[in-house]
Amino acid sequence: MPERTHVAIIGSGPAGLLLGQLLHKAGIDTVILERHSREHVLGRIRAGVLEQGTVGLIDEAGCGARMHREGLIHHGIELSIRGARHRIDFQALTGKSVMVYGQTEVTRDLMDARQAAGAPTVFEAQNVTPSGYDGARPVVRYTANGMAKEIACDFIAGCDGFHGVSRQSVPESALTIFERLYPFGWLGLLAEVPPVAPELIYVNHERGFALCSMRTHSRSRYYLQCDASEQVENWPDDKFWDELRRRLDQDAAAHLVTGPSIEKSIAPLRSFVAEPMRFGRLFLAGDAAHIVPPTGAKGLNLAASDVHYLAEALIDHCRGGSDQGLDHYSARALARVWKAERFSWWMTSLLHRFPDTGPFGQRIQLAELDYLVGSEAAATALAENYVGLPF
Ligand code: FAS
Ligand code: PHB
Repeated sequence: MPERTHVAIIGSGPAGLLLGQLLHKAGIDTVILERHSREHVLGRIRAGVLEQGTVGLIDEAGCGARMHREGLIHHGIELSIRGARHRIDFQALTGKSVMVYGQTEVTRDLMDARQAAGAPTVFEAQNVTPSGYDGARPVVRYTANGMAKEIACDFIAGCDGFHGVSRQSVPESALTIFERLYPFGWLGLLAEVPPVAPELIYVNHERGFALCSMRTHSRSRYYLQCDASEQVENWPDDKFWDELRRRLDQDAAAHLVTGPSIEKSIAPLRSFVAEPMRFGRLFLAGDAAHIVPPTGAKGLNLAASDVHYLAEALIDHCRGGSDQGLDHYSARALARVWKAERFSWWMTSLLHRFPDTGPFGQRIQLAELDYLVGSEAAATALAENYVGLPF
């Protein structure tokens, strides 16, 4: 393992891997330090929808072949409100579409490309500690197989997610945190059953939100809004399927194919932004800097736009160009982050049951949904945010 590299990347999730691949293609050396094993990282079931900008970046990284072969192009979504389905036609409203292709597969494609390129990743790196980034000689220390190691570098990319070490290594006085916690979570189930409909269905129901998504024509992903304190052990498959069926409209309920779960988990929902996203020679990207509730399918796509800005800036710097990209990275990334935070908060507020809403709030939510499905302007606003605002 090299003891020096241009960019030390902490985290082998989509942000770290995509950054590593874009820098590799520009001839810039990186080392990725990942605290878990490759199998553990690939065992996570996360996002499912890619914006066109993210698809373009994966292509730019030279990792898009399987995505285009196996991914599903979707030209719209459906909203299920009081038992009736209303389609939001992305193609007609924006001329754009989205790609349904699981984050797990994106991660696998990027890992395979990195391995094929011979770019180093240290899996199961423990006690990863970034330091010296407020000066000109950053260093990342870690232990591997019980041996203390360190990597000298020019820059550190903190791509280690919400619970990572990078943001935590920054003095609290240097960070401003913005956060909103939601009084519910998402109980997700993955099963080898055909999807209930050709496109995603977002359900607003008096019993709670539900989402019908998919990975392929034979593998489906479903979510149910559940109490924030809910335990997945309380949800045997039959109970999940019964509750989902109760929240679906008649047609969807009639077409629901159930089967044994491959994966079942509960994700908490939060909105979170840490500002700024740069500290000297440490740059945060992806979930390390921000979290959105998954309602708007923005989490993974925001990681992609951060990486687009950061890779461009680092390549400019390493080619002896200006440092303008590095200096503007945080402001540029945050401008797009906050628009996605707003959209994700809005979609969540629109579709979920909030315990303290009350009768008036309930009526306002239904009025907003009625307006949305009856107004081309309102539907266009949803569509252009969902397919992804420009990078
Ligand atoms: P990630 O968290 O994916 O990757 C960070 C990596 O850093 C991990 O591999 C981690 O092991 C590693 N790491 C952490 N600490 C480290 C340390 N100290 N040293 C070394 N490595 C370290 N988004 C959607 O759009 N739709 C969804 O449905 C959706 N569902 C989600 C469900 C869950 C449970 C979670 C947690 C997130 C979900 N997201 C969803 C958001 C998710 O897709 C993220 O946006 C995406 O993973 C962001 O990628 P990264 O920034 O690379 O962070
Ligand atoms: C998913 O398929 O996991 C998914 C799709 C859309 C969302 C959230 C999750 O908004």
